[in-house]
Amino acid sequence: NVHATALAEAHLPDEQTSVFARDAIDDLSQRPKRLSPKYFYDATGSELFEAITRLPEYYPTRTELSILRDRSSEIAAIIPKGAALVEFGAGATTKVRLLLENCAIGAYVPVDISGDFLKVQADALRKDFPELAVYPVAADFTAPFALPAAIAGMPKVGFFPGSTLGNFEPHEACAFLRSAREILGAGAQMIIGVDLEKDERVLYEAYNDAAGVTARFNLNVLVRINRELGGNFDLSAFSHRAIYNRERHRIEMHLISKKPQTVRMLGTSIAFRAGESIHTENSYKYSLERFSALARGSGWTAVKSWTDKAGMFSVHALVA
Ligand code: AVI
Repeated sequence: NVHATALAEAHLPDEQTSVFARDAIDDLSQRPKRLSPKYFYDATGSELFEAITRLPEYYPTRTELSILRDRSSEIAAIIPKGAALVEFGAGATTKVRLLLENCAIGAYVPVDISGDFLKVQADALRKDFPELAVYPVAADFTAPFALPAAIAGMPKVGFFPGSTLGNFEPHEACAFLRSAREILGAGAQMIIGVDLEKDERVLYEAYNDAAGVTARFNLNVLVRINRELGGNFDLSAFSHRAIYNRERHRIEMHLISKKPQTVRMLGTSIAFRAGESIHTENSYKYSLERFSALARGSGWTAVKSWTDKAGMFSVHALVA
């Protein structure tokens, strides 16, 4: 295996690096070329994403927070007393704090692939909520994983904010919701944030911010390939493009090759035509009806939906 050998010679990779290498080489050999959005999130990418959430054009984060804040008593009324809150993916703790402050949560289970990040997050929450039992689980939440034995007898509530579901293809979104239902068990509930379809200009601006932070976020995946996989992408020879695909209800992010060029990584040459794209992300936008249909098709029932006044974003309560 040429790739594995080249990689081993380059810098004795850990398992995650070899998975990244295999995915990157496979995906860049496809037509059209693509890369998985999960590779955006190294330390720099996570910081750039945090910066995106503060941009004036990027409405989802602050709108979702306003819904969680304004509807906290209605949400609290739905969450059973002493429930274990299982968060799929552990980002900034801002959103979960709103639930912890307003609902009678007995235990908090953040699930994230990055064990280091989980530890920092868990320590911060333990400090601010000394009564709360925190049981971090280091796992890829898109695959089945076991819940900690300590929460066995508690009612379960899943939490999946940020419209991360929108970065899944529709069949992956359905598979994720089914798997979450399996993991949480019968009678469980789920609080999930979903971005809504809206004026295309608003969507366009949110992914083409004036300060260029989203462009840096998108290009960062090439920086990662250069550093971690010994690539030689010339960043100035690729540009960020984000467009709204109306038929498929999604924002698409691409990296466009500005000229014909050949890039090397791990002993593999990748040729680009001028204008050729690497499709790096889809961000699906739902209508309330399309989301309830997706939930229903995945074994959940949507019992309540909340939106902001302008109908930009939605938060849903589902029951299994
Ligand atoms: C994490 N996710 C929901 C973001 C989104 O809006 O799809 C990622 C992102 N991509 C570009 N800007 C933000």
